[in-house]
Amino acid sequence: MENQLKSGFVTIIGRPNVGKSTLMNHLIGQKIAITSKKPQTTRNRIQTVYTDTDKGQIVFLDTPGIHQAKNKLGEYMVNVAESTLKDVDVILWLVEPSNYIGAGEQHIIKQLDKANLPVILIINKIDTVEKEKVLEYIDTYRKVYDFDEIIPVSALRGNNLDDVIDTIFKYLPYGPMFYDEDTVTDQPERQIVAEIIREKSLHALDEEVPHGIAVTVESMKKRKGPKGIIDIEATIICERDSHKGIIIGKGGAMLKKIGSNARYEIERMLDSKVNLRLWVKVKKDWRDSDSLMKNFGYRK
Ligand code: GDP
Ligand code: K
Ligand code: MG
Repeated sequence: MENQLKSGFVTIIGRPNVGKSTLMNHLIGQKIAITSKKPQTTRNRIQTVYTDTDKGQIVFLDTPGIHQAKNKLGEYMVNVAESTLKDVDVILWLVEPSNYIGAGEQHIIKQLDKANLPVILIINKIDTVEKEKVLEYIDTYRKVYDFDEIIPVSALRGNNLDDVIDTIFKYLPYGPMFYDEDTVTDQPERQIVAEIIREKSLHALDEEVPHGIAVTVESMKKRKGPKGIIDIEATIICERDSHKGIIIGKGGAMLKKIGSNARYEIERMLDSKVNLRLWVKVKKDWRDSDSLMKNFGYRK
């Protein structure tokens, strides 16, 4: 039929750090999900919407990396990712450009078998390898699963992303749009603010500390007046006293750096001047506590 719209849900799954959040941000053309070179940056399911008024709507679900969980937060994250497989029309499985098929990949293949949905394999980061190699990787992956499509891309550079969008539409069912044209994400502003602060912490801090960080926004208030500054109070939660010291830094230098980097991005997002006040708190082993995890936004 002419001019009929297609709409549906697409989950982006894969091991930690393969570039899932980077891909989703570049597909929708806006930074919603935070990214970093550290694994386990994404902790919740993040929904964004791609709208083409002629073709229809793709609702993307960015998910935490599927990995061997080491604590309750890890189990929660893997569960978040794997449970999306039940709610979607198409699966995007994102992998590194490599011939290595390990236990992690085998585990995901089992999930794909169970899901029984169209699967598009995305080989990401092709900007880091030679062209000839890519054909080899395609061959390797073709042998381990019967993919509906295989698309090599560079999420970071934006290569082949139009191809990804067109291919997804091929597999979506006909139907009206789920959201209005202007909808970009289901993430509340406060949540995005907390995530930006967590991202800047991940970027500024070394190994060990970042994994145990959570961020809560206590208050967000606009001052009266036409150019009202927005006052934001937020807390960075960490797992140990020694980590608190590192996050605050010498004379408060580290916290100041995290704060000013976060403020810059929050101001651009909210299109307003922002006064950001950051606190640091220790909650021992919160990543193994159901109630603390819930407090910090990781709800089952
Ligand atoms: P996720 O954990 O799968 O969501 O991965 P992220 O989106 O957080 O990205 C992990 C790291 O890989 C970040 O440092 C990204 O900048 C980097 N990355 C993502 N896509 C690409 C790509 O296409 N090329 C290169 N060179 N790096 C990428
Ligand atoms: K990451
Ligand atoms: Mg991510």
